[in-house]
Amino acid sequence: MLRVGVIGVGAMGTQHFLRLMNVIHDATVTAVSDVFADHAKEVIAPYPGVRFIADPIELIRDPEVDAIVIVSADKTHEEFCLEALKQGKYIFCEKPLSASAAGAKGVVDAEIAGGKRLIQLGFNRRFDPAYKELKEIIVSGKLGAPLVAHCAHRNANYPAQYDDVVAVTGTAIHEIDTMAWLCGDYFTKAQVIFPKTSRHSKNENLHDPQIVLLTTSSGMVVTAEIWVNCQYAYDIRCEVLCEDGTATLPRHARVDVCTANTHYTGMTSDGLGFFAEAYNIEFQAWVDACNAGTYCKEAASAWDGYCAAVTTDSCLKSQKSGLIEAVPLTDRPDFYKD
Ligand code: ISE
Repeated sequence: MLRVGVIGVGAMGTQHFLRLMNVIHDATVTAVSDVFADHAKEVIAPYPGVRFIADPIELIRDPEVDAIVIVSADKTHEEFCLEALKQGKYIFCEKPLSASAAGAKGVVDAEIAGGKRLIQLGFNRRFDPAYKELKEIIVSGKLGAPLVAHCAHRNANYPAQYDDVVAVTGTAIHEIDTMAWLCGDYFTKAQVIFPKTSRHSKNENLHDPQIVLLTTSSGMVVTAEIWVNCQYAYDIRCEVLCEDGTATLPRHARVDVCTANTHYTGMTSDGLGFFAEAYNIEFQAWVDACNAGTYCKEAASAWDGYCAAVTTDSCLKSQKSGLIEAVPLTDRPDFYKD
């Protein structure tokens, strides 16, 4: 039974906590930490075996915690990963690995120095059945080489503090990791274009929508539309154009309604619910790997987190320069070759 410590029980952290307690086999949460102590205590109240530990570093060092789930504020991920690596504990870290490529590199170097792969990064789409099927089709080669991919990442509404930086490091980062994984390639160039901004943008520092353009080492081009106040629903799209055909991510199956001379299908604004199945599969894979004393080969590694951070750094640079920026990635070290 894997004994897990969860750092951060905001909206997503609470769902991960409940998932680990009620859905995932062979794991239990023994401790929880959060800057909002009263809220965390409410979350764990129905589970008397779970302790609240105010200091996250203390939680990481706790002898009754074998593995750490990091779902705290983005800027804390790097510090908690470094401490958990020091303690030799397994880590599930939500993205991003660090707020910067330099920080992510520090985590990668620390993991390599420790000699054991301990970090799984929370790029959940790698476990989503629809994305997996899309990848299998592309990788099979039956449609020929992929040439272009069009992605859209739309959130219904975001709080006022969401700005251009988070649009890249919190939202576009999913498209960046997913497309690198799906096409088995890495990016060499990045550019961000700002179309006319929607009146629904709540922050003067948020261009909404924005278009991220990425070029891979083989010359494939990815267009990723990032629109975090689209108003209507959580909507994720992906179409890959290959030499001999196209492959498109399916829409979630919903009831088809006909009424008053109209015809519609429902959608949801709940991104966590949209990917619930992927999260469940992702967490079970992590727990199984930890219990087996190894890492999950299907999951994103710290290196993948570093690659995503290098790419997001280039996107942030392009937001300011308006230019195509180089993505300075180096070869995957042997340590991260499966
Ligand atoms: C959030 O952090 C996520 O991970 C969601 O999947 C994404 O849709 C959202 O834009 C991010 O802020």
